[in-house]
Amino acid sequence: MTRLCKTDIYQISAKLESYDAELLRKTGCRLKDIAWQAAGRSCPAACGEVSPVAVIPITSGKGIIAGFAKTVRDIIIHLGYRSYVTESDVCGWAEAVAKGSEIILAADDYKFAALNIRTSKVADNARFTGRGYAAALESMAGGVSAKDTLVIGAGQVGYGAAEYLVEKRAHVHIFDTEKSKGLDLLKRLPAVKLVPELNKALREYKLIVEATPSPAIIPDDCLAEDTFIAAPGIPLGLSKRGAEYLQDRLIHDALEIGVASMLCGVLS
Ligand code: 2YG
Repeated sequence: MTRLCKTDIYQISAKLESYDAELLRKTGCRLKDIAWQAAGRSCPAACGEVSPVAVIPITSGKGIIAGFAKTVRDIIIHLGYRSYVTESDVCGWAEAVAKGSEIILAADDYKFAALNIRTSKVADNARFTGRGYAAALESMAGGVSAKDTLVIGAGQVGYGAAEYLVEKRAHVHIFDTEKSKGLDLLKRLPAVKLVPELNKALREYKLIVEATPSPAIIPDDCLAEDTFIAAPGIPLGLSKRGAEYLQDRLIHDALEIGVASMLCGVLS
C-alpha cells in the first residue's frame, strides 16, 4: 500500500471546490454523487442527522503524515458533514466517543478505515477508493454496462474497482504482474477475466482503472481518442505527456474520491 507524503496532500483542502468543478466537467457528477454511487445508492437530499465525524491521527509505525487528518476532515466537511480532528491514538478514541461521534476515521500504516460505531459498518479506504474510481469511470464514459473494461492491479483497490464494475454489468478484465493475485481475485469475482499480457490489453480496452503503484505503467502510444482512465494509483501510472493528452478523460487524486466513498460506505 502506497504511503502518502505531505506533498501529495498539502494543496487538497484549498482546491476542493475547484476539484469538484473538475469532476463535474469530466463526469457530469460532483464528488458527493460519485461517492454515493460507489456506496451503492443515490445521493440523499439532506445530510441527515449525522453527528460530527471524528478523524483520529495515529502515531504508530511510521507515524503521523503532516496534514493527513485535517485534509480528511476538510474533505468530509466539503461533502456537507460536520467533522473534527481529535487528539491522537487512544486519547482520540476517548474524545470521539465522549463527544458522541458515531463515525470515526483513522489510518495506521496498514489500514485506513471508516467505522460506524452505531451500525458496526466498516469501510476500508482501499476497496472504496476502487469503487469510487470505477463509479467515476462509469459516469465519465456514459455507463459501463456490457462494455469491456480493464482493471490494472489486483490489489485491494483493483478489487474494489472490479467489484463495482461487475455490479454494473461491465465486461471486466484484470491484469496484475503477479498472476496469483489475479487468480485470487477471480475466486471472489468469477465474472472477471484475467488478461495475460498488459500491452496488448492496453491497445484493446478503452475503459481503464489503473490501480498500481507503478509510475508510467501505461505507455503513451496505448492512448487513443476514446480512452478513458480512472487512476487511483499513486504515483499516477501515466507520463506527464500521456496525462496531458487525456485531459478530461483522466481522473486522478490522492485522497478525495477514496475518503468521500468510504464515508458514504459507512453512512449508507
Ligand atoms: O494518522 C496519520 O497521520 C498517519 N498514521 C496516516 C498514515 C496513512 C498511511 N496510508 C496511506 O498513506 C495511504 N494508504 C492512504 C490512502 C491513499 C489513497 N488511497
